[in-house]
Amino acid sequence: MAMLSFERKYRIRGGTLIGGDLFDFWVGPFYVGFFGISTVFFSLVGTAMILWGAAIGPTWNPWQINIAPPDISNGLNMAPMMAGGLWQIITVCALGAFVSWMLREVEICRKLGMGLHVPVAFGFAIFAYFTLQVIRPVLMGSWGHAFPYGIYSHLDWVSNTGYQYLHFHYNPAHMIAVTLFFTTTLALSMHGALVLSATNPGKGQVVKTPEHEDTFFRDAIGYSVGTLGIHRLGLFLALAAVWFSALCIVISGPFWTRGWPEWWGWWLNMPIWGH
Ligand code: UQ2
Repeated sequence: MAMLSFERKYRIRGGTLIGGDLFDFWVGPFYVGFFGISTVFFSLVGTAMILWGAAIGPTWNPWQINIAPPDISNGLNMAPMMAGGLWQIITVCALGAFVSWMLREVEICRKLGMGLHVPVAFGFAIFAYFTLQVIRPVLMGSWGHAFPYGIYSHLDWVSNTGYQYLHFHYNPAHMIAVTLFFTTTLALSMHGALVLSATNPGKGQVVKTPEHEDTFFRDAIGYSVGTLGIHRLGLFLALAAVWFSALCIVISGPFWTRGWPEWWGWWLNMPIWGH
């Protein structure tokens, strides 16, 4: 079906989670909905707070702007506006915008009668942010443990937090997360290359079929995961990478306070070494 007639057929009312028909319309190509409105609201307020934070700060250099969370001594209290309060409002706005965007995706999926895989996948990304900025700081008793908003400042936070545990690459959950990230790029590069090779066979030749794709991998490694399977594998790898990333940071501090290399003592202390 041509795109324009498809859209005319499927751009109809219904599927909203809240507000009924009230916001059930499009602006140009964009679906609005209640959660389109709330996404725009939280984004504008959050951006205004970031600009305010930048304005009271020492620089407009985009690399150096920094809006820090409250001091660790502030605990889990609300902070004065210029001492972490802005950061707290920005965090609430960010979560409001992220969750609104996810629910807008849910409404679009419902309109189209599709599965909810896209909003569920996006939910994993929100969960990772929520783990860093809310779950771990709450478990450690202070908002000061969350990361600051700024390009270089958040990189410094990652570096400093890593060195607090001496060598973060010894964190077992971090090891699994990194492995999953690399495997994701392996799977996507295999998939992208395979599909393009089948659809670009060379001038004057016919486009090849999924059977060609299966046969390439059966010839090469004796196994093909299949055209649906590669997408299931890709989604699994990507979501598992995010899951273990959240896990590797949430256990650092709340459940393990020493250097990560020391965690491997359980292996060195096993009673099988004969000493
Ligand atoms: C495949 C298949 C695809 C693919 C790819 C494979 C026809 C178009 C890439 C091959 C993938 C395999 C064998 C799994 C590799 C496993 C890991 C963990 C990377 O068979 O079906 O569809 O794109």
